[in-house]
Parts: sequence; C-alpha cells; structure tokens
Amino acid sequence: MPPSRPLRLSTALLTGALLLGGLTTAPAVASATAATAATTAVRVNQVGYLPDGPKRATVVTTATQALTWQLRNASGALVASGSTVPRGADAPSGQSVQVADFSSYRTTGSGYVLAVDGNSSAPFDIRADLYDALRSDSMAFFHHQRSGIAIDASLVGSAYARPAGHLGVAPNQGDTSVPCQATVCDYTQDVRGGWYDAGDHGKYVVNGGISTWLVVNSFERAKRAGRDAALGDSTLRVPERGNGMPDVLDEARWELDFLMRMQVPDGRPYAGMAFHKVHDAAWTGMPLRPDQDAQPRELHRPSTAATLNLAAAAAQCARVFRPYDSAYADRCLSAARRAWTAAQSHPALYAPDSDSTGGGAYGDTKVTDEFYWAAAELYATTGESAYRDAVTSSPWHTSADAFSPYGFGWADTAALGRLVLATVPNGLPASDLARIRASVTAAADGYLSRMAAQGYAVPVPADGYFWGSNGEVADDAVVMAVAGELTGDGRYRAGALEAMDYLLGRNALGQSYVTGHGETSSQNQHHRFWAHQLDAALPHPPAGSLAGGPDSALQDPVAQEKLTGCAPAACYIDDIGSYSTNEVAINWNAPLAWLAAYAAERTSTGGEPPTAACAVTYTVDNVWNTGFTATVTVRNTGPTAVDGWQLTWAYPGGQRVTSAWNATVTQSGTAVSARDAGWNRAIAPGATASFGIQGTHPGANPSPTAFTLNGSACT
Ligand code: 9MR
Repeated sequence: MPPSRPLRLSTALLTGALLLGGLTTAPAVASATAATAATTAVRVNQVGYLPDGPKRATVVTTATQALTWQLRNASGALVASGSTVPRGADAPSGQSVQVADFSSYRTTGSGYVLAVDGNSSAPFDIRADLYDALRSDSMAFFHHQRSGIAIDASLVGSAYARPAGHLGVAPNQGDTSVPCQATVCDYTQDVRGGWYDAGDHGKYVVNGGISTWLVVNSFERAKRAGRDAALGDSTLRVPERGNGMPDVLDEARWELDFLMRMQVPDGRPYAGMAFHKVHDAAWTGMPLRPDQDAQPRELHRPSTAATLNLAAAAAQCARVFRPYDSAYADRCLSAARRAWTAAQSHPALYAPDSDSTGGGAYGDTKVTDEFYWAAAELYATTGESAYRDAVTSSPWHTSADAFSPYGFGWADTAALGRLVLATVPNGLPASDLARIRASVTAAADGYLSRMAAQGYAVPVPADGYFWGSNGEVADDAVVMAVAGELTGDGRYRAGALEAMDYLLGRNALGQSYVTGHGETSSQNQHHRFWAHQLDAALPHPPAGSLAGGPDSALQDPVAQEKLTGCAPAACYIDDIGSYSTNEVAINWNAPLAWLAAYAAERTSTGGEPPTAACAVTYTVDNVWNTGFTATVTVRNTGPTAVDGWQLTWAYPGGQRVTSAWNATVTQSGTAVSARDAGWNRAIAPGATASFGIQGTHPGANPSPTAFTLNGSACT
C-alpha cells in the first residue's frame, strides 16, 4: 500500500531544507517572544464554547491529586464547580496535566473564567452564535489571497486593500502570459487569477485542488443538512456578492477558473494534463506585496497528481454548481473529463521533491489515491460505469488504510474519495456503501480514541506534529463531523468541536492559532504582505488566518534557533520567520472554514440542547415461549427534518435482539441501538420511520418505555 504520513515527513524535511536555502536572502527577522511566555496554566478555547457542546479545559500542574475547578461568570459569581481528572504526563506536550469538564453548564454569557488551583483561564463566552465571526473570517481568507484582482478597501478595510497582483503591470511580469521552464514547453499560457498558496506568491494545482474541494464540500454538506443559507449569496464580503450565486461558490470559482487555465490546451504535448504549478523563478525576500514582485514567473512541467486534482475539483464543481450556473457546470465537467483521460495516458508523471527553487515542490510519487479521489468525484457526478469501474478497481476502494492516523492532506487524498462516496448519492451496491461509511466512522473512532488518550484531546498521534499539523487537526475534525452526519452519534460532533478547542487555545502553548480569535492569538504568520512584524506600515494577518502549527522537525532557521528541545506539540513560534510552524496556507484555512461553518450551524436551533422531537411506538407483533417480533415506529415531532437517525433504548426483561430489518440494530448488555438503513435516513417533520426486530426473551417480554433519538429523549 502507498506510504503513510511519517514517510512524507522525510520528504518534507528534504524540501524544507531546500526552501530554507531559498529564503536565506530574506531580511533578518525581528525576534519574537516565545509563545509560551504569556499563557495561563488553565487552557481553554479562548473564543468559548457552544451551549450544547462539550466544555473541557486542560490544566498544567504538577499536582497528582484531583483539584477543584470553579467556573465564574463575568461578575465573579461562582456558577459551577467540580473536580478535575488527573491525567499525569502527556507525551506530545511534555506536560503534566489534568482535565476539567464543565460540559453540563449550559447558561449563555460572556466573560466566564475557569479557575483551578489559583490559576485563571483567559475569559471566554458560552453562546450559540460563537462561531459566526469565524465562519466569515476564515472564508474571507481566500478573498484576501486572490491573485489577479485588486483587493478593495470597501470590502476588506484600508489596511488590507492592495493592487491586483500578477496581471502584468510593472514591476510584475504577470501571470497573463507565462512561459514554461526551459524544455517544458515553447508557448505561453494565461494562468491569471486563483489564490496565492500561502505566504509566498506561488500557485500550485495540487494544493489548489484539495483546498477548492474542501471549500465546495463545505457548501455541499451544509446544503445536504438544509443549512446552506449561511453560506449563500450576500453572506461574504466578496465582489460577486448579490449575483445570485452562493458566495462560497463564487470564492471557489475564482480558484476553479485558475485551475482550468492550468490545463494544457489541445494540440500541445500532454494536452489535457495540468501544469503542476506556476511561481517565481527564484525565492523572493520579505516583505513583498504581490504587485511588487518583479521575478519572472514560470510554468512547471505537468504532473499526474495536479491533473487529478483538477479532475476531482472540476467534477465536484460540475455537480455542485449545476443548480446555479449550468453552463459553468458543463465547462467544469468537460475539463474534468479531459483531465481524467489525460491522466490515464500519463499515469506516472511525478512532480519531484527537488523542484523547490522559487516555490514549494508539492512533490508526490504515489498517485493511486489521487486516481481514486478523481474517479469517485467523476462517478458521483455522472454515474457513468467507466468511472464506477475506476473506483471499484482502485486498490484504495477496499484498502483499510484510506484513512491514515495522520489524516488526509494534499499528498494523501484517498480519504476524500471515501467522503464523497459515503455522502453523495451514487449507484454503488449497498454492501460497498455500508463498508465505505463504516470506514469513515472507524477513522473517526480512531481520532476519538486518540483524543481520549491525550491531555489536550488532539486527534493526531504524538509523532504527527509535522509541517501544517493544524491543518491535519482540522482535516481530522472534518472526518469526525461527517461521521456524525452518517450516524447521528453526538460523540463525533463533540470530537469535531474539541478539535476546534485545540486550535483556539486548549493546547500545549495556550495559544489560539487563528488571528483575531482568542486573547493570545497568532499575529505574525509568515506572509509577504501581512508582514507587520517586519514593517510596521504593513498589517498583521487578517482575523481568521490559521497558522500551520507545531512542527517537531524544526524546518526553518527561527524554529531551529528558538525551539530546540521542544516537545512535539510545543514546537511552534509566532514569528514571521518561522515558515515551517507559522505560515498560513489555503489547505489549512479550507478545513478551518469547513469546520467553522459546521460549528456555526447550530445557531439555527439556538445552539441549545435540542428538545425531545420524537415519539416512539413499540408494538410486539408476535410472541412465543422464547421469542418475539416487534415493530418500532419513530415519528419526527420536531420542526426540522431528521437526516440520519439512531434510536436507543434499554430492554427491561433480558431480551436479546437476534435480527432486524430496515435498520441496523446492535445490542450491548441491555442497551440497544438502531441506526437507519441509509435509504430511510430522512424523516421529514411529522413523518415516521419504522423497522422490525426479532429477539429472544427469558420468560416475560415487557416492552421498553424510554427511547432517545440522536441523543434526545423522545416522548
Ligand atoms: O504544506 C507543505 C508541507 O506539507 C511540506 O512539508 C512543505 C515543504 O515542502 O511545504 C508545505 O507547503 C508550502 C509550499 O511548499 C509553498 N507554499 C507554502 C506552503 C506552506 O508552508
């Protein structure tokens, strides 16, 4: 099977060293205070907690006995208290920690403080609209990163306004007519637009594809849940606001247009493939506004991985954009088909790790996973048998390793194929679909158990803190959220929300990694324009920008100077020079935006614990001396549709379920859980779903009387 993430770490190290060489021309960087300095021993999500969400904090302490935690409101009144749970040594953080759990406190308010053993947390809120601001800020990041368009003060404020970059206006040489590197091609291509990848001015199809996919997937998932209004038209500050197209899709289209411009035209060698990347001929220094970049731009040789990123993102575009702009959907589908065909003709055109002068390499020599992902998207969109066959004949279709403990990422995309097939209606046999969905929940179970074993509840393994670890955490949260959607099991939503807690301050450094969200938040991320640390006239990164996060390999000079000896989860510094721990990137902000939109969604129900919204009848149809059959009918008595359900009850008379129909029923002791069978997952308001059970009983056969639906008690 293809390599797992630790193997990638070694290639990352190599590339990092080359990148590091490229950046030695940059001006000396002002020294920054180590992020550890100002933080309290009581680590919370510094933004706050949802009323109906988990609420846990981690306390750094050498105490071995349980301590008392006290929750105080803004006026200092004690509103809840309890005991911490000692966890002892926590390997990733190198700290001794205890955990305080105040999840049962659900009263909304601002300025709460959690105190343990004389230490107080940063103040935080408990409220249902907690993530509204992060939802728009994290998505606005992409507009700020746009190439080829002026970033207008009326949309972003004067500090962040800037002229268009790389449109051919001096000193830019422009992306409007870009030549290839020597020997790659003898023509030029218009590859304007798209998003700058990160703190550099490169534009990479590999990373662009997965980032666009996540942005569009965020919308598609919200739409499936009937909660896409918050991502609809006129919800973001983008120039296309008010054009009838959901703003999130407008934003994604900016990158999709670029990805399609990177496709080799018909009649040329490698027609239909995508150029791997376009960037400067040499690394530029910092700071540097995009429009001031004077370096020649170059197209790099097409690659199979880039071509399949294009195929996957464009096939998804064809499906999701169709209701809003069918002509654009047609264009996307035709680009996706061409890319797929070209990739089949050139299945092993690998981008080398060594190609990192002037831009990142994004090298990848294992592309079976990209084939699987692209085939899954093309199949979900078209239903055509050729794409189905490509899905079912892929080694990833049955591999147990499609979800790695190290998460998915720009080089590891098999998981994306699984997420598509698990959630977008398609014609695979029911047994395949059941196996695919089970693989999503198994992956999420893995993240949950890793979180449960760690003092800071992080889904990544102790050796998983590599370049972009915060993106990995957010990607893992996406998988947990999808598992929650598939099963209705609240533990997965709690896991996704706790991953957000990690990103926003409940971590080894007590650091919110998102600019402007949290008291101690990152503000000096590596970026050529948001470079306030180097030039006071320039802005800090805008609110909602996620830092790459701890990278235990120390792959830049600042990290090497300031972080030697760090525990893996503490290998981070909020210094603009530390590009291996503190850069921003589209593939990290994309899952953050996905997650923020998901977490913000609960505002539609007020974010309060859902009230009982179901009524259940349990009818024994037949009973004999040792056995029985019964029909269970659940009615949705709430105002919103149920999409995926799990009904639970306890048997009072020693009954055992032996088989079931129209639901998947499992039993542990007296506790029984019935999950929808897929086809009956939706229950409209007022509608019912029924399923049947056969079981044994030891004598009497009393009916259960109490039921819960998706964690809420039924009447
Ligand atoms: O995210 C990429 C990481 O996985 C690699 O280890 C690292 C070194 O090759 O590159 C990262 O991507 C960078 C890209 O190469 C150039 N633009 C900035 C990206 C984020 O740091």
